[in-house]
Amino acid sequence: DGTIRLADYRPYPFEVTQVALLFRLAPGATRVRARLDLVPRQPGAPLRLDGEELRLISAAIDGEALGGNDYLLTETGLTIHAAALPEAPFTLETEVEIAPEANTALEGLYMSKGMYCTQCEAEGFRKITFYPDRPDVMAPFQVRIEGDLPVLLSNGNPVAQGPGWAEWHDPWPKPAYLFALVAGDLVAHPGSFTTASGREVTLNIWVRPGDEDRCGFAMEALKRSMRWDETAYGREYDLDIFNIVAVDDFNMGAMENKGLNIFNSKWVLASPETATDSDFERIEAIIAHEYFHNWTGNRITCRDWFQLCLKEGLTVFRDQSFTAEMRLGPVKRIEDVILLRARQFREDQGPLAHPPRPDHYKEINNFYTVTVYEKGAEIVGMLKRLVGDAGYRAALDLYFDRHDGQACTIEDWLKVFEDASGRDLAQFKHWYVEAGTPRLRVSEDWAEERLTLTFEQSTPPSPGQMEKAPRHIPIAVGLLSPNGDEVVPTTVLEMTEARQSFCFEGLATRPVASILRDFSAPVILERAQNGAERAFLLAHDTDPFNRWEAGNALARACLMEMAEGAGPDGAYLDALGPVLADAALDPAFRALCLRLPSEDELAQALHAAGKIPDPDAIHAARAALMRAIAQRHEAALSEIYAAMAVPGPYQPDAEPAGRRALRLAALALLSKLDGGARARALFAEAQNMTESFGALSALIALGAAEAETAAFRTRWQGDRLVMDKWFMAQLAYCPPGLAAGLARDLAEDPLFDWKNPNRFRALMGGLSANHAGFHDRSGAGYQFYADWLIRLDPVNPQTAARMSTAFETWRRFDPGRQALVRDELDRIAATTGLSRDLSEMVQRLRG
Ligand code: B3K
Ligand code: ZN
Repeated sequence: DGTIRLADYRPYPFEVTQVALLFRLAPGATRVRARLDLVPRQPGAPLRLDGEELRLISAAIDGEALGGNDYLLTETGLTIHAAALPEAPFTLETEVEIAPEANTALEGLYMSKGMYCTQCEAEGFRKITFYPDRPDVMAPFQVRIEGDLPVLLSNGNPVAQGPGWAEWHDPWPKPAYLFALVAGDLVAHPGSFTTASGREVTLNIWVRPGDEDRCGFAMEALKRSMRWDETAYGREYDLDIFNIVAVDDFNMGAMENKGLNIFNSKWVLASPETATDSDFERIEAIIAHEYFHNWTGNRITCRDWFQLCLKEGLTVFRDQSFTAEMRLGPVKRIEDVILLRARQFREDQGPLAHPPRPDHYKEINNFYTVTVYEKGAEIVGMLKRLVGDAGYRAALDLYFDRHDGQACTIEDWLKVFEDASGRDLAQFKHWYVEAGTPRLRVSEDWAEERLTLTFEQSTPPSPGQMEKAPRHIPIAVGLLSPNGDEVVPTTVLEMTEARQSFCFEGLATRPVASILRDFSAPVILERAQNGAERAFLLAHDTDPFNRWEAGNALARACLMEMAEGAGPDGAYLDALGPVLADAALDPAFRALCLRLPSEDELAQALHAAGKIPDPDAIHAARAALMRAIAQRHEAALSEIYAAMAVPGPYQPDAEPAGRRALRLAALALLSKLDGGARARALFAEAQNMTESFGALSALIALGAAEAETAAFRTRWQGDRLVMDKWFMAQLAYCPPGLAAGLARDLAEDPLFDWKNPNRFRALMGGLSANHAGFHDRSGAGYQFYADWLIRLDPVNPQTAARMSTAFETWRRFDPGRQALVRDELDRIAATTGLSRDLSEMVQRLRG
């Protein structure tokens, strides 16, 4: 049935020692000539090459054209029979024709606004030429591009160029998924970097004319990334040139092609007027992420796509560490955990749950998930916590030493940790191969100056995995005395059993335990804890993560009760007071303390508690709590709003960004009392997108943003990236009853260019982010969403499949809503000609 299994992995029977490609570019009929130097490794094996949507013009071995009996050509590839192959090393030459302008799937070679570009990961290279399109086949590439365009780029170093042609050579053997080609009328924002060993590297960010003044931040972020990889990991850049290209039509965030990163323009272009603080932070993180792949992904790649988290989990961990050092470490950690819980825990608890290293798939593009990326990063963080900083550095040094130039597995990765630290990681490996978020229940016992913490762990079943073995869990714990002093500093307890106790002796008074500090493992901690103890930790914990977590747990408990009819919890409202007033606390941290759990997270928490979440009640509870916080702390919030204004020209750094975040958090709350007066004033005077967009969002949430929404459109209609925000925000933040109708209206807007993935994601993602709106009991949200998935699928299956995850929570809800979603999923499944991408997703979603 088209399922690919890890157990079926076999090495490729040929070695590719050299690849030479020639492109003759033309929008409707590009010619690609490929010359592969091959060395047979298994006598008698046929040569099987992947290839899709290619028109074969010719094929020859060692200069002799192949006859019709020598090969078999199918929809998915070209197989040259063993009888037609020499036993000694030989050369295969092919020529094919492809049509980049007809490629709306944005995979392989395609066009975006007159510019040629490529996306080959995971399996796009097979839409360019016949090739063993698998990551364990690595070869040096030589590329010649011929085309009537001023800028012609590929991987590696430039060899020579003239009018209408350019040649590139990439000396580092690489898998085909890292191939890239760009051709267009582009301008460069130039830069340069001197590596630790003194090599000069030319840097360029290539954009369409008019965008060159929005590249400065990304360029500086690139240089910071290059320096950081040298100091933190001892990794230098390894080519003479590093190019980044910004593309408007792109299926994801960015791509780490060797020496030629291609970016969604959303994650490169930024100016104070058009990008928010969080855009700037994300741009820095994504630039770093793609750059860091040069070693973790490119020099050392994956043996097969099941090992995807080998490069992705590690590279996310690296970019998170980088951002933590560039900005505020504790704030970054809290933001990462918020994302992990909102998205990865959600995935782990639904029908799409899968291990960070899956063992089967139908379409690999469906596995570029938060589990592979974010949970993959948490696993690396746990390894680091278990072996310590020095042990981690030793393991990574060994990894680069031992595996440079290779295509590796999770087993190789764990082995370097075992060899460098002398530890046995057999039990730890469960994290990679099993799905599901462990529940960790803790109880406390106090007797004779001794505190005993007893933990019990269990991991619920997930699709295809009913029984789960106990995990090896690092639990960071600290103990605080009742006056807030730390009596036992952070210690890492290593849990390996299903049930296990740990004792702390010689304590004069009963301490308060701060458990799972810094979120030391991706688990759900179940702890019977009263509000007073949480308030104590919110006021006194020396671990910033747990300090925030205490407040977050209070807010969550309060909202869960409110969703079932209770009023706001006075103790929670009181506990916020000292946090708001504490000017010694970082503004960004205080802003996070004011951020209530999202509606989707509350639905997740209610479901986990065995209840059926009611989206309308959750929305009402959250709105009521915001109003109650505003009423209780109106004076303090007004003071914050005034005091946190940032004077002078806009700077995207963490410090002013934190002040703006706190100010906008206060604004959102105060808007519930002032009818939007402050937000309207801020919208009128704002000089940067952060404040303009923050004010607009607050007004949209009040249902009182008509004039501002129109003014924003008039001002920004010519700017694609800003208009994406306009589409998204109206739907994500509007009163839920309006969402589905508004989505319909916005889809009629002439600016709704649905074939552009950013625009499609803005509209559909905006709708699904409006929890109560998307889950409206009428089913209008579901139906609208399904209509558009069906429409997008034949045009761009990858993005359609990705967006279908909006349905992954459907089993949480009441029978009425479940029936509505099931009907939509059935309707999608019954669509003729559905892509492999979307049909696999729908099949898993229906579970
Ligand atoms: N490796 C790419 C993602 C490719 C997605 C293919 N569907 C970007 C990244 O993770 O850095
Ligand atoms: Zn990546």
